Amino acid sequence: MKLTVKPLDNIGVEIQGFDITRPLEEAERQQLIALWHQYGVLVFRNQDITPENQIAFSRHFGPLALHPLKATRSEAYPELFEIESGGDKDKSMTAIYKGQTIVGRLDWHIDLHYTGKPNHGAVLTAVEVAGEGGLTGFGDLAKAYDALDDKTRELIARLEVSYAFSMQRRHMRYVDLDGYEPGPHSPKKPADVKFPDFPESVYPMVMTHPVTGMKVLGIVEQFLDRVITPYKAGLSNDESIELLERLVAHTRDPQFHYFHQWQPGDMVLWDNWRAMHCATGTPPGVRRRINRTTIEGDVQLGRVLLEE
Ligand SMILES: O=C(O)CCC(=O)C(=O)O
Ligand SMILES: [Fe+2]
Repeated sequence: MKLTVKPLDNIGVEIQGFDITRPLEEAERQQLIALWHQYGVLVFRNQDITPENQIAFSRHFGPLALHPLKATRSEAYPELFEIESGGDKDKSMTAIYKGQTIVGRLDWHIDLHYTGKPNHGAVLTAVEVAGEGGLTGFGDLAKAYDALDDKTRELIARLEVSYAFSMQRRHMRYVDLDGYEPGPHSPKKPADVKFPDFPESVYPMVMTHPVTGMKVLGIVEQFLDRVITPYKAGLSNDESIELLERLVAHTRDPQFHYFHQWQPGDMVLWDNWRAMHCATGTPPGVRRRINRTTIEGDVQLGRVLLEE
């Protein structure tokens, strides 16, 4: 296969010349791994995808992780995580944003951020494309770092930041809560959706990508909680809060974002050590199904905070 790349908006490339039904030679596998790290997001269109070939494709990038919750695993394919809306599971995923009821909206996040050991990446494939909405957004935190001024870079190189897992969006300090109301069935604590709880996790504000060595801005709005011991870097608590507000606003700048509008036959792979992602959600009743496989993270990027 001769692969060519076509740049997407702001982050990632579409790979052309790829066919998931054909066996991958080792040189092609190495090329895809290199492209994944070089561009952060790879989009493949018009693929003839099955659960088996999605799992086999994903394994080329590393061992796969099973979802921590047995209940959400596909019975036939334990490596496959089925994301579904428009059915009877919607209640807990429904909330009101500026007067509009939306199912499955997710703020910018990094998967498994709250464990201190985010997965390396994931593959999403379109099973049933939403008739309205249902986009997946990707944001380049390496580009966001590069766009900072020298003074900010110098300051944040000395800082660590914590993430506090929570089930209630209104308890998150840096997401946009303007016009937000939880739905009547929104979970209040992890056990409501059979989730375990997690202690805080802490990351350097500037992360170094384990493979490419790229500097990656370690700021993502979901679960973002506080700067650790800001006074050690000469910052008051108020200054540290204002810094996080400024950096979150920076990551929301559309110049770092690509929003994927799903079509049948689409497959998207991203580097979770570099790109944040979000989901726009769908209006109630709109059917949407995505199959997801997860490439395990074999590097501890953060640490779990049990005291301090
Ligand atoms: O539903 C989507 O578009 C993305 C969901 C998501 O955040 C994920 O699969 O990690
Ligand atoms: Fe996610």
